Amino acid sequence: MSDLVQLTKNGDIAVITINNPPVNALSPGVPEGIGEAIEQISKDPGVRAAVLIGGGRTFIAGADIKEFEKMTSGKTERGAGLLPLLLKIENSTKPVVVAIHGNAFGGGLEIAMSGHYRVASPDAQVGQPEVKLGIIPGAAGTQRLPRLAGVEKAVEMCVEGKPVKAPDAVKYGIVDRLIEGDLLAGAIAFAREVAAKPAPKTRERNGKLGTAEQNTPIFAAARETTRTKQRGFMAPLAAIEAIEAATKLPFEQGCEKEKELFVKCLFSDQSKALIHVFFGEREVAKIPDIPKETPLIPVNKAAVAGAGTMGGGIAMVFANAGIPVLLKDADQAALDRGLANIQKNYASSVKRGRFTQQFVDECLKRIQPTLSFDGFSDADMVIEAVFEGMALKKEVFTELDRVCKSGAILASNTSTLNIDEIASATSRPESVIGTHFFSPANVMRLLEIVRGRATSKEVIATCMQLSKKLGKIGVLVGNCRGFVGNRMFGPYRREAQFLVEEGASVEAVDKALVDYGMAMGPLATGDLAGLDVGWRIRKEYRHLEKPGIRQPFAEDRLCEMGRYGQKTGAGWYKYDENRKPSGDPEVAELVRKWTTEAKISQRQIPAEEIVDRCIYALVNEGARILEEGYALRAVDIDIIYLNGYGFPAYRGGPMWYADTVGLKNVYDRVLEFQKQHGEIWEPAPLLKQLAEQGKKFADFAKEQGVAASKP
Ligand code: T1G
Repeated sequence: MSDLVQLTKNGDIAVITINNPPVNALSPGVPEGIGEAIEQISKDPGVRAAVLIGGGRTFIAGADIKEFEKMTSGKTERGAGLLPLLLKIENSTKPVVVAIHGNAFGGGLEIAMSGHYRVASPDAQVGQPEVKLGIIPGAAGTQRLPRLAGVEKAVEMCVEGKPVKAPDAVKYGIVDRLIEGDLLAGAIAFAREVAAKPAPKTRERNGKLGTAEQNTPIFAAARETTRTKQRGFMAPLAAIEAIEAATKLPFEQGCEKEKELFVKCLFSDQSKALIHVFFGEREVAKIPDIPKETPLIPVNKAAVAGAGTMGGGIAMVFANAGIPVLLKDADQAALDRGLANIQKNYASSVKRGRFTQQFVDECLKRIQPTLSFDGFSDADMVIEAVFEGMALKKEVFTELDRVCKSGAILASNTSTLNIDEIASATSRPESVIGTHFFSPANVMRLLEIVRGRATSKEVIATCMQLSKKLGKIGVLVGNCRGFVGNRMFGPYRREAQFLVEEGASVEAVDKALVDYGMAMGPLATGDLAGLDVGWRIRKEYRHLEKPGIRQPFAEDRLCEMGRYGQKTGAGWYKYDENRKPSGDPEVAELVRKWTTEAKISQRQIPAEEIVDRCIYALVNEGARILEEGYALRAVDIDIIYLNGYGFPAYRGGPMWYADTVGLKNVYDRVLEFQKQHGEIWEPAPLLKQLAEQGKKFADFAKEQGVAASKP
């Protein structure tokens, strides 16, 4: 037996324990160890049944994802995979009881389903999350799960990839019994109970596979939903196809079909991108110059200054995480509006089944409205979310410096302003940090954490850790104008406006980016956020614009007419009372008039150019941010764009996408645009360097060593 798998005996019951921390992934040696144990048990007359259990905090969390990269890059053979081991377990002459605690995900659940019985701790979870990695279950999960849970539930679990809690898994027929208390003892007792009974093989349980009449509408509905909810993702559709095969083909043939679809997904760019995202979401939490053991500041009480849309959403985030939060605004009317907005948001979360009424009631109790800074002296962390103006923010921070206790974290939710200048309004810049939430703050997962020149490592480490508790993905960025996300979004939206001014219709520009996979087109996004936000910032920084450099003007002209977007019923589009957009011929006419006056020649612009100009504008600015050190790694930029700007996850993020296209191709295209559109398309030196060296952005971080960067 290896260190990874131990075989022990408890009287006549064998116990196979997997020990491959942190998540008992099926790394090389684990499946082999389980297989050996099953063989030994079958030869041991003293054994009547076996329990398979995970050591540490969880059962098997799936195949070792790190091995996939080796497979798809040809470094290792794919081999027979897990199927032989599953048959060995299922054909075992001694009943195998699988005991689940923590998570039984992917290959972990597939191994569990090849066992004859499954028991679980009440707080355990089971699931087939493979679609989140751009693949499908590859070890008969799409064949055994419908046999245990029925076709509809199997489709839901494999297509959405969401975990199922153990009590529900019992209801669905996946788990046979919940074990309160000591799981191992309970599983051994259960094994003794079933030792003399026939060992049911999941692959022979066809009762729940349904008829063609019953299944056809299920698959049709699933495909329909997938095409809208998971637009552009290939794996969910492949999972449906594999389960459909389970209902139509004998088990072995169904497994063949699954394997064919699994391999197609595994070797796809989508899967490589989504695996990049999986590890990326974990990588961004690691800050090279902030050691794991950096002491954290306890955050048991928070306060938010400003009860507007952002302030209210931020207060909900803390309350949802169980942290009492003060919510302050300057006057009663504004405070009442803020609270009414919070109640409205919670009501719709209950209506959509996201929260229970009881949970919401508890959260509302944690939000304490106030018109003064008095209670702020108890807060461990304060987030300022007032109007986006430097003077007002400095005023608030001066006040916070006066009232807050020493050691409290003073954070600003600014989306563009200089954190060091805000901190200069206090006597404790080491306690000042940027915590840039994205609207709606109670929904969007991204939290850009902005490091000021003086921000202490304790404050940064605390905010990075806290972001997890708040259900956010915290990404550390440097203090430059617009930080990372908005700084890149500027050139992206600039190009979208230029394309309209050069002859593309508003709808064509947005459609090209939506077809590319963006959640929303750049112009419609402007209307959603409010065109006046960007307009005000452009006016504030007009003095910084280089003379002679072309600037988009159409959006400013729309704003001068009061067309701010959804909030004024018209922007690039016009909106009905339900904020439903429709094209506005008046805008097309106005733009034609303005561009004629500006002598801008009009032309047909292909969708491919629209996409390249917008996406490569992102990439080029991203390269500048990397070389200037305002982002630690290319993956940090990718995670920001996936979780804050609706960038398609199956493309891995703008920097990963550029690496996939090949930086030489991107560089050549940027040079082309520079020739056509001038200096605004000057390639970032890093893009030029890596393209000429045949390297990737992903390589950059490794070579430079992130400690050197400014964040
Ligand atoms: N393979 C390799 N490493 C893994 C891993 C895995 N399956 N799961 C986690 N890790 C690493 C992770 O990168 C991190 O590393 C550390 O473990 C702790 O993870 C055959 C083909 C289980 C819910 O998709 O969802 O089975 O950053 O920080 O928050 O059909 O990990 O410390 O260096 O996430 O407590 C299907 C993936 C695989 C589950 C725990 N399984 N894992 O969350 O810890 S495909 C999955 C998770 C498959 C079969 C198919 C979560 C977790 P580091 P963590 P956590």
